[in-house]
Amino acid sequence: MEKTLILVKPDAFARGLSGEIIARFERKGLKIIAAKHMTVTEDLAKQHYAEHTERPFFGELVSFITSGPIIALVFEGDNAIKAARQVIGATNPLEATTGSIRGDFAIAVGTNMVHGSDSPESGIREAGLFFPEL
Ligand code: IDP
Repeated sequence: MEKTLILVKPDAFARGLSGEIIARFERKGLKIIAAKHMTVTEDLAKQHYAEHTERPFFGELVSFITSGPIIALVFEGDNAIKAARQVIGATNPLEATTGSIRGDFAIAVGTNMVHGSDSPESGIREAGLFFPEL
């Protein structure tokens, strides 16, 4: 079974959409195996987004994800990575289909509501960063 790290990002949390978002992953058939309310430190943000270090928007990424409280969760299931990314929708909310989280609730790529791991290896790495006890 695969694991995926899902973050309900600060924009989604501030808008009171955490429950709606978490429910969509559960309805898809994924199972929560870890969850917590937290604020991401700069150090954790830089580790989490390590693959984006050279991107021009890296600074924005780190400052946004550390800007307010989030909910971090690990979901488990068959093909959890692909299933969760289908629920989330395309990176740019304007290209995300209606019915996906980003398609339904977001407009801008920088504030796109949710993070979901992009490969089984990333799922294991990212879940371990946020939940070392797993
Ligand atoms: P993903 O979250 O759909 O997997 P990635 O390409 O891994 O997308 O990018 C990570 C995050 O970086 C995105 O969720 C988005 O918030 C942000 N991002 C991606 N491209 C841009 C950009 O061109 N400008 C600002 N932020 C961006």
